[in-house]
Amino acid sequence: MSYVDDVLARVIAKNPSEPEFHQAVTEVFESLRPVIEANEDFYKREAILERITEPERMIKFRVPWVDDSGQVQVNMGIRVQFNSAIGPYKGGLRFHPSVNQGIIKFLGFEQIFKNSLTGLPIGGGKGGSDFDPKGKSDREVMAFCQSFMTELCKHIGADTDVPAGDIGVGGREIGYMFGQYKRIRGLYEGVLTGKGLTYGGSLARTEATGYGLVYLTDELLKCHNDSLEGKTVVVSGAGNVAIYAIEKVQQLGGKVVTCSDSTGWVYDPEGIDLEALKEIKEVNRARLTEYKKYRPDSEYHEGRGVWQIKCDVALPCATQNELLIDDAKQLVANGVTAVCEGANMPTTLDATEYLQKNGVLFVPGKASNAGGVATSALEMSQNSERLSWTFEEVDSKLKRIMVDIYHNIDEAAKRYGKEGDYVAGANIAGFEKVVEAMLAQGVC
Ligand code: NDP
Ligand code: 2IT
Repeated sequence: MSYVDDVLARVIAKNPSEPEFHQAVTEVFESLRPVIEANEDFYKREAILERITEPERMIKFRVPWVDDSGQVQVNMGIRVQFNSAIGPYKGGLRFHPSVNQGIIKFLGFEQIFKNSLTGLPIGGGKGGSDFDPKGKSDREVMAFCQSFMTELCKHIGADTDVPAGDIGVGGREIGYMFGQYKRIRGLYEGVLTGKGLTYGGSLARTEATGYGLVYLTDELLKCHNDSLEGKTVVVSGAGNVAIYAIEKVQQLGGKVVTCSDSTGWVYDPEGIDLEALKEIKEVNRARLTEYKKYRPDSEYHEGRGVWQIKCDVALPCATQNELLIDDAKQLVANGVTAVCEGANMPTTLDATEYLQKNGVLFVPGKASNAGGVATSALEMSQNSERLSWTFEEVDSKLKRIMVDIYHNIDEAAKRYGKEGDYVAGANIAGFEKVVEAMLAQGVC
């Protein structure tokens, strides 16, 4: 059995009940095959694949809090500090009832390679809780966040581990957690990113993941003698990533006709009304059923279904495994040109393979959604120098980073004879830097 297959089998056997982690490792290992096989004895002796799939540290803890009725509630909290070869652990916190160890491990594993691709000094980590912020009062969210940080604060710091937002964690949650960290540790430092602008946040961080996704998509199309101008774009999700992806597509002359949330989806053939969407999701924290009140001619459907709408470009921006093989077939049948992932691992392995085999330009999330964490790293830089940069300064750096990521993954794929395979390119380019740093630091 080859070294790659042997370690993959052991990772799966050692981590039962973690299908998303198996999926993420399988994708990366398949891409790394030519790299590893070119020097198999060396990588095996160094146990590189075993080391890169074993988190440096995992912290799991109880999060007790009191709800508005006086009832004590208990949630699970977790932080996976996966790999610190190239910098302090960096990655978001997800608050969603589906959160478990396997999901946080898959996200932390992906984050290692994503953070490497940004070219900035950040290692990989991820955390979260099975707490569901939906339907909770601000007071309940604060009680939860304070309890969560009361434990987490023992394990993080501006130079050790810097969490940020992800699904269910936005400006409100980051603010409550920052306040609690400061009270307990007595430190006013850049321990979290995605902070508010009055207490150390960076301009353009809110927009960064969605904008970055579209900057990369634009560069991809330009390099294939195409552009977003006049294109029909299908987006899933209606959260932070989706909203700012829609905004940037519109600015670049494309028309986004869909968005979705966890209960249903909207089709607006005239183009999504972004102001309405922001009011529904960012201000009122309401359901997409509200959208029809703003746009009577739009359609609302229960369940999932955005991928059946004919489009040139598809941007999955909601969650993992939301674009399945039948969706991929439908997109190809409808003539899609490019699929770029805004979410983490939204496309299943078989759907990815189908899209690639049918000539669709496909960019994996660890490259195309890296603008969020890259801008988090820019927030860390600003915090360290105790200065704030203008929106234009941050935005232009973000754009440069996304364009560079595209060219790096394109070049890495070509180097291994896999031109146009951006999954391979992203995994190989991300891996190379991390492994060089790991080897230089000895057995650790
Ligand atoms: P938000 O919580 O702001 O939005 C998530 C959106 O996806 C919401 O519309 C939500 O619906 C929907 N959604 C969540 N879970 C499900 C589900 N199980 N089924 C269907 N719809 C679902 O999160 P973000 O926009 O921040 O994150 C979206 C994706 O992007 C995630 O994969 C995240 O890991 C990834 N990402 C985020 C980054 C960031 O900077 N925020 C950076 C890089 C990647 P509802 O409105 O009903 O809750
Ligand atoms: O998946 C991700 O890259 C994020 N949720 C953002 C992480 C960060 O540290 O900004």
